[in-house]
Amino acid sequence: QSRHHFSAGIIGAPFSKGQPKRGVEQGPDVIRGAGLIQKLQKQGCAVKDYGDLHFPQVEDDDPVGGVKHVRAVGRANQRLSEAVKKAKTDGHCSVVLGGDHSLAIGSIHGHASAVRDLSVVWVDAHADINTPLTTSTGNMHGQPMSYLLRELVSKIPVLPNLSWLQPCLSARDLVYIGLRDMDPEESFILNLLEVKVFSMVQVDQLGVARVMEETCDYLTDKVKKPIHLSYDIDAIDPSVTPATGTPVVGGLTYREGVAIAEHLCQTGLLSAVDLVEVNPLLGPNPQAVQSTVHTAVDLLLACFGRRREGNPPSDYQLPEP
Ligand code: 4U7
Ligand code: MN
Ligand code: MN
Ligand code: MN
Repeated sequence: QSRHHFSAGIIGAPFSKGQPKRGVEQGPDVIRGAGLIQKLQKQGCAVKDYGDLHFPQVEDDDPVGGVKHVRAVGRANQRLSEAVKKAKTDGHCSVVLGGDHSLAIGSIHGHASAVRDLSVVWVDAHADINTPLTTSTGNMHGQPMSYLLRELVSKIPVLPNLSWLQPCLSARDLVYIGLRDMDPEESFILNLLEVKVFSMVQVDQLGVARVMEETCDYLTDKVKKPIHLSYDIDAIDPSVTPATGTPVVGGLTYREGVAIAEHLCQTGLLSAVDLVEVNPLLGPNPQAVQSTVHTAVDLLLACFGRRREGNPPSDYQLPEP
């Protein structure tokens, strides 16, 4: 596995208009500040840092049927889609540092336009599959999956700055892990589309190792498609990662969270990663923020080959006296 050559294309996406709390736009800064790039390089991963995207102010962005900041979210994701597509055609595994989870729209769209067909592993306390017509909050970070699924195209109204977006994912190519807080309409949609879900109940009953085996068996059943991992930090228990906008008790342990990333890395199919919803302005104290950020970094390191059992260098010569 240490023979595998990893290459990460890092894209900072300091965007927060998919939800109402300030601070999540600082995610890229604090994740970089915790040494992500140096740590990736130190474990032998090639890194291309594309820097942070700039998201211009969008004027006259009034709610559309209760959905907030549609135009800003639409424009930001159009840019992100291009950036991810570029990182993929440059040959990297793309890494989007959020930012809120509405960014999955552009990230998955850009990934899909570079590789054609992909599968998605969505690790989150939430399903983020509300449509603009089912959302109770109007926050777009609770909706990205509904825009991406081909099966839901007839349920999505025309929205400003989103006409560029084509649904690019089939429900059968999606697996959720960590769910524990769904709106009733979201549960309805997951049932309707027969989406593969490993909620916290399955994590409890099967253990994370079997969840990951079944996830990969399910996704690689016929053809091995590139995997897009969309990791919401709120999937992890808030005792570990409290600095996030919508924490939910009863989440994944640190160890389960890392095991998911390690397992996906070992498939050799991991092609893009989002790490979203880290908000350094939330959380009760500085240690809580630090724990959240360090966990985010460790998840990303695991995506690029770091293993807890150790990574013996293949080219090392043991010194002789
Ligand atoms: B996150 C919610 F109503 N379902 O739609 C909604 F509970 O990206 C929460 O997973 C969405 O953090 C959470 O606003 C979005 C709510
Ligand atoms: Mn969430
Ligand atoms: Mn989410
Ligand atoms: Mn959240």
